[in-house]
Amino acid sequence: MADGPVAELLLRRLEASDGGLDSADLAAELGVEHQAVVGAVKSLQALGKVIEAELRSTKRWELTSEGEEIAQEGSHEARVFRSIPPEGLAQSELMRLPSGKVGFSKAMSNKWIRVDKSTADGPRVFRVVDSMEDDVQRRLQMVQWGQAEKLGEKERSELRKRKLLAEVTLKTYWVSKGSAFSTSISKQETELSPEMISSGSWRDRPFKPYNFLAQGVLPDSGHLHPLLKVRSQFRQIFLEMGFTEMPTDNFIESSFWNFDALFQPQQHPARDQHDTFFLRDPAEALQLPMDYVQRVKRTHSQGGYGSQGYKYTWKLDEARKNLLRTHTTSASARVLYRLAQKKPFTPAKYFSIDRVFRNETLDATHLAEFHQIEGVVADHGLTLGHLMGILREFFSKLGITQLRFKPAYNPYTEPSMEVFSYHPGLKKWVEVGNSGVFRPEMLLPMGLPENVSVIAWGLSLERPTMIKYGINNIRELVGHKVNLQMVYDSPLCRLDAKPRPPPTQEAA
Ligand code: FB9
Repeated sequence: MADGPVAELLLRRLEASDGGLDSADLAAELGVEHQAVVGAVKSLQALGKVIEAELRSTKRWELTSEGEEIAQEGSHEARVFRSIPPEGLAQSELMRLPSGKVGFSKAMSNKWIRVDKSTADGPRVFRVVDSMEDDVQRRLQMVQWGQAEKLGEKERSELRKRKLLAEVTLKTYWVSKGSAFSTSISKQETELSPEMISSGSWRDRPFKPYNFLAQGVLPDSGHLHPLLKVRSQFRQIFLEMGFTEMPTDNFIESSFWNFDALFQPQQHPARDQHDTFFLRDPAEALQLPMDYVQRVKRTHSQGGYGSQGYKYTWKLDEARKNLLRTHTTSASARVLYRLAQKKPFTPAKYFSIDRVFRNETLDATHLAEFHQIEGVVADHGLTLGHLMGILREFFSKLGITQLRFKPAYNPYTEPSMEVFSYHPGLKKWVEVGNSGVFRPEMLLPMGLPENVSVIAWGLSLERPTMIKYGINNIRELVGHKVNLQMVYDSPLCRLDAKPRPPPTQEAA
């Protein structure tokens, strides 16, 4: 029989049964694992209408592992009774027996034994009856033989209280004859071979019905890392808002574009080894637009454009130092400088999403690199109000509606604001970015017109991705410790989808 003896026995039993049979009963009857019967039911179901099988959950009495052991070896009290010789046994010795403790008190309460405390060498235990019935063992064996319902409620609850018996909910099948029921099942063909066609034998061979609902085998395909899935969503948002992507294909940047062009003074703490990765080779940037550099130098050292500047000796060598960019705002400076060269000025909206590097203390949410997302809008007469407006527009596309702005400081923007949003899943206000209006000391040396102002904001790609995917440690998302299965199984979490509850401990 194609589907093995259990299936055969099931069909024969079904043949004999009136109405149907329960898979667990059949298993107990055949003395096989219930799973084997379930397997047979499934394979017979696959043959079409041979059987009907309705899944149902039934409450069942099952012995616990201790119940199994007692059904096998007898109850503790019975074993204690049997271990007492006619001349009795020292209680201390009896207590050392494996079933000693539990068995002694039960045998005492069953009045099978007694203790004589008066004996010389300490209390001694004696039998009271010649023989006893190990009802506990018998009742447990009845359960094993599938006759639990023959036990009285009291007997059952006593065995439950002694953790020898437990009520389990078993998923069983109620099997009945199908419209194509028969006890003889011929092997169903699954392939239509050329011989069958040429011989015509396909005409009288039973074929396994096609399962058009079968899930296909997932084709092996590439998988986008969650960060890249979220990056593409941010890209989509910027493109929808009419922004153009800035070129950021240079991790190595000169101190000039990364700091000086942004009016960040050369003695600013961020410009030392502790925060920035400087390069030994190539150590210096040779190509710098010198006329623009002179204007930056003067603005830093003497001021201009209404600013008093920083009044320090600005050094070209310092500006030439190469480093790993600490923000993509360096790319914004390059693009704004190029925009300034185009006369007359045309308003522009740019964005960038790429890696930046900071020599920071590593912790669960910080690595030495992350992806910065930056938006820049250059136009006539833009104000802080415009910045707040476009931040609301931008974050609303992330499904983030409740925003708060907190005054902040950046060397290259004045005024500056940190942006906070209330995260219902985390039930707290989360900092979702930083922003500001670029300083005239940055824009005017580039050659941008007086009445042009530039608003900009930035955030990371990692933070929203970690929150969206419920990842708490950045190392689960980025780096050699990432378990690729997470990448394969990571669903495309729509950024604007309702936040899902934070992962509970066990899920974590
Ligand atoms: O991404 C950040 N937070 C964030 C963003 C989105 C988000 O989405 C959730 C789905 C709902 C959740 C959180 N932050 C910026 C805020 C904090 O995480 C902060 O602690 C860490 N920041 C990084 C820098 O850390 C040193 C995030 C990174 C950051 C900070 C500032 C900028 C860019 C990235 C900027 C800027 C800027 C300012 C003015 C002009 C131009 C650019």
